[in-house]
Amino acid sequence: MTAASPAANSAATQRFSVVVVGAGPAGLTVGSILRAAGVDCLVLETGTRAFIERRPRAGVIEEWAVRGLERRGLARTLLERAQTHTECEFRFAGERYRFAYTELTGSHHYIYPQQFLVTDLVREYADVRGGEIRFGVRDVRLHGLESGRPSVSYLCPDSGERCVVDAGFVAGCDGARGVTRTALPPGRARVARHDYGLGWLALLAEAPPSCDCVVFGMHPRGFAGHMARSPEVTRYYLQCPPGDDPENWPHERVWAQLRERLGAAGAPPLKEGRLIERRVLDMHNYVVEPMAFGRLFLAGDAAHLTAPIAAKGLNLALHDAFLLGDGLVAALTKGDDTGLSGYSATCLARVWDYQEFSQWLSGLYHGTASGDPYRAGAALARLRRLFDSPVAARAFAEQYLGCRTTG
Ligand code: RFL
Repeated sequence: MTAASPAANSAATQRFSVVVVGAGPAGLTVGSILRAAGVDCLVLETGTRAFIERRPRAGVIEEWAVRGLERRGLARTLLERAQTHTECEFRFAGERYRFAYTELTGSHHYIYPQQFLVTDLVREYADVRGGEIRFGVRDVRLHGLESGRPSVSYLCPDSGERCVVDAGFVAGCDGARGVTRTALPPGRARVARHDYGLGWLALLAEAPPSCDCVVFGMHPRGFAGHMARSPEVTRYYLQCPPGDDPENWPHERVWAQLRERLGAAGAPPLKEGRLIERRVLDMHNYVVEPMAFGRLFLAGDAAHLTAPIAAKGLNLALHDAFLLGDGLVAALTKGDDTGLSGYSATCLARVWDYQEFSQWLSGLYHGTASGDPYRAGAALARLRRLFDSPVAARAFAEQYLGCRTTG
C-alpha cells in the first residue's frame, strides 16, 4: 500500500540507510550483505521468528546460488548439512530414464530445506552481524517514493502505534503477497502474467525419500513429482485441477495416485508416511518490469513469481539479493551507483530465462495428461529428445541447473 505521508500518530521517526521489507531468503540475504559492509539497516517482517524458521517451501538450490552464498559467508551450515544431487529421473510410458546432469555440466544441485536456510540467514543477520529486525509488524506502508525521500511506516505489534522509519533505500522483499509491489505508481511498471490453468497438490510426507534423486512422473492421469527434502521428510506433487480442495485428497487417495503416476518397471516401492502438508497451488507466474522505482528495489517473489514447476523461485530470489546487496553496498560506501542502475535489467535477464524454461518444462510435464493427443505427442517427443540427442540433453541440463547464464 502507498501513502503520501505517514499517519499523524507517529512515534519519533528513526532513520536507516536501508529498510528491507520481508525476512525471507531475499530480504535476509540483502540484510546480511549490508551488515557485512557495516551498513545500518532494518528488516521488517510480519511473521514471528519461529514462524519463518519453520515455514517449509523450497529445497532445490542451484550450485551457483550456493557459491554466491558461500562467497558472502552465508553457506557454512548449508555446506555441512545439504545433500548434493547429480541426477534426476523421468518416468513415462512405464519406464525409468535416468538423466545424469552433472556429467554434462560439471554442476550439481544442493538439497536443503528453505526453512533451514532462513534459520541460518536470520541467525547470521541478527545474532552474528547485529542487524536490526522487527517481527510481527502490521500494515506496512511506503511513503514518499515519488519525492525521492522514502519512508516506511508500520503498526508496532506491542503498542499498536504507527512507527515511521526514514529510509535511504527500500528493498521490497515481501514475497508474492506483500505490499511493496503495489507501491509502484500505476503506469510506471508493467506486470506480465501467465496462468497455466492447472494446480499442483503440494505434499510433505513424514517419510524418507523413495529414490536417491528427484523423480518426474509423466502419466495420463497427471504429473507427479518426488523430491527429497531430508532423510526424514520428502516432498511430493500431484497435478490436480486448479482450485481443488485439499480435503478431496485423503491419505489413501494421495498414495494410490502417487504409486500409479510414479510407477515404472524396476522402480522401488514408495516409502509411505503421514502427510504433514497438503495444499493446492494454482500454477501461475508474473514478472514486474522494471524491478525498481526511484529508491525502491524489488527482489524475489515480490518482483516475479515462478510456479514451482522448475524449482526456480528461491534461486531467483538469491540472485536478486546478491545483486541488490552488492549494489547497495557500492552506492552507500563508495558512491558507485552502477550496480543499482543496472539492477533491474540484469535480474530480468535471468528471470525471463527461467520463465521460459518453466513454460517449456510445463509442456513436458503436463502434455501427457492434457487430454489433447497433439500436446501429448509433442510432450513425448520433447522427452525422447532428451535421451536421443546429446545437444538437447546438454541444453536441458544447463537450464535445469541455471548454469548457462552464469557461465
Ligand atoms: P518469501 O520467502 O515469500 O519471503 C517474504 C517474507 O516477507 C514477509 N512479508 C512481509 N513482511 C513485511 N511486511 C509485509 N507487508 C509482508 N508481507 C509478507 C513474509 O512473511 C515472508 O517472510 O519471498 P522471497 O524471499 O522472495 O523468497 C522466494 C521463495 O520463498 C520462493 O520463490 C520459493 O519458495 C519457491 N519455491 C521453490 N524455489 C526454488 O528455487 N526451488 C524449489 O525447490 C522450490 N520449491 C517453492 C517450492 C515454493 C513453494 N510454494 C509453497 C509456493 C515449493 C513450494 C511448495
